[in-house]
Amino acid sequence: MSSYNETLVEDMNTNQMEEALVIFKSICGSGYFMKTRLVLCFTKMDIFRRKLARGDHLFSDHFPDYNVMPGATPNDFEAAKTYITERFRAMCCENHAPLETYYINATSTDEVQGMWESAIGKVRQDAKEFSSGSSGTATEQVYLSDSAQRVLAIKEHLPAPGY
Ligand SMILES: Nc1nc2c(ncn2[C@@H]2O[C@H](COP(=O)(O)OP(=O)(O)OP(=O)(O)O)[C@@H](O)[C@H]2O)c(=O)[nH]1
Ligand SMILES: [Mg+2]
Repeated sequence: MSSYNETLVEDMNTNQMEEALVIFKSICGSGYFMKTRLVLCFTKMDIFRRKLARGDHLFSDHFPDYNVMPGATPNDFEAAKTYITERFRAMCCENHAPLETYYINATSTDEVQGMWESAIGKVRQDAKEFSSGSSGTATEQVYLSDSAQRVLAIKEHLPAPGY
């Protein structure tokens, strides 16, 4: 999230956030993911908070359609966070499967762990629902169960907290 005022290294005219939105849209629009839960994790929230508080990069300077709420400060953390979240959410079509959002400082083991546990819990729940036949098709059941297993396998290889 902290890249709201930064441009791409390879193209100084393109805002990093706008580029991220385009990439996210291509993921949301992919037929492979239409019926699967998407987990969107925003990192660098600590830097984002500090940058907004410093006030030397006005959030509204980078997003012409961002309107400061009456009475709110121009770089209000919650308002800016909500604006960016909504921009990402708008990239998914209306009938897309749930989009979970997380906001972390990725250098905090606890925050990464918390996000991971929560996301895995939801994937497990999805897999359980598909297996019990309460929703989805057989194909989706295989796909989701498989992806859930893969996510769990990756987790097994993560360094233990505090490593
Ligand atoms: N304070 C802070 N630093 C972070 C965070 N995420 C990544 N970093 C640091 O940013 C640097 C780049 O890390 P990457 O893993 O490449 O993160 P990225 O999101 O791809 O960020 P950039 O490469 O900087 O665009 C490293 O020094 C990380 O420690 C975060 O949430 N908070
Ligand atoms: Mg990087």
